[in-house]
Amino acid sequence: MVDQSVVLREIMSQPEVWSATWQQLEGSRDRLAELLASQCWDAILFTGCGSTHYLALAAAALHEQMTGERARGLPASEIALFPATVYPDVAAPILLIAISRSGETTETLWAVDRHHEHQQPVLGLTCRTDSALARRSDLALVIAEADEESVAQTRAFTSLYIAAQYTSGLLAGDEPFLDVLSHLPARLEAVLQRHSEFIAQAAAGDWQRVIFLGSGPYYGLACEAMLKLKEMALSWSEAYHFLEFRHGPISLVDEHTLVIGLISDTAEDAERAVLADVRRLGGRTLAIADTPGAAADETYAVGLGSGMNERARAALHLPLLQLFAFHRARTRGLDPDRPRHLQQAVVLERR
Ligand code: F1P
Repeated sequence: MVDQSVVLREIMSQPEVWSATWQQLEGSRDRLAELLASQCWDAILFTGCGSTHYLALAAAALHEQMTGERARGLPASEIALFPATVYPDVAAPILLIAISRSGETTETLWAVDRHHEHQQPVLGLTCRTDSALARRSDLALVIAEADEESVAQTRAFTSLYIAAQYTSGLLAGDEPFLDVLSHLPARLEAVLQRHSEFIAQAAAGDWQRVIFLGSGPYYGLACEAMLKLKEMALSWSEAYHFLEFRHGPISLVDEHTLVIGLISDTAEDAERAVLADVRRLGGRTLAIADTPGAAADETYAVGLGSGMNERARAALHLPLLQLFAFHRARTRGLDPDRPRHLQQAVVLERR
């Protein structure tokens, strides 16, 4: 019987949706380039809430990696409630990149208003043209094709992340990078064909805890994978920077622990060594890298096979990790289309 889940349909639609995202970004290129070139930025501030906060973390790390310029990723509430920690120099030109699928999340709109109080521009990344964020932004990139019915973000997250990659690539003047992004949909098609079934099997394991590890831009992606498991499968999960895992959390490892590592190019050896420590302590590991490692004792290994560098291929991890959360929910007899206590956006009446 074919699974009728809405979120599953949205996860599997990502190859087409990423193609539409790419078209949309190319169409917005001139307007985006104009905003980016309008000032010599002291820093770029990425913000959002929940999934889009984690997106902001990943995007800020990528931005610094690509441009060598200062960038921060912050939850929107910190900008709204603790501006002194965000704007030590109120005169410095800062571009706020506010990210929100719905464009209606209250804290994100607060952050936009706070930023405008400093007479500074806002670039909005959203999926809804008629949203408050789109209206309030100095420039809004709207990826309507990535919008979702589901509560848990899947294709919206990845498409908005590609929009952030595109923005950083443009600011860095890195044309080859921008060109490589156009190959992501075809690469994802192959990844889903090759690994979807295996991910379903891995998700059905006897896990009491699942931990996601990532370094650099992959840390924000690991956090998003953790959130998916909580939202869809009501499962205990955590995310750490790879080497941070040894500093305490490693105590939790036992045979019911699965540690999923998003392996970078920059720090591959150091990251694989953490996974080897987990296995030595009796835990199980799943390494997701572009090419599978040579370690014979690896519990599970997934090779993305994209041939892309770590900056470009990042989004390819997410559909597999979203599928992991989806199948974990099914294994636990839960409905991944109806996360408990959650709505698509948190809209507050007042602070
Ligand atoms: C942000 C968000 C979602 C989360 C939940 C509540 O939404 O935190 O990430 O899954 O549904 O809202 P948005 O600002 O990106 O629309």
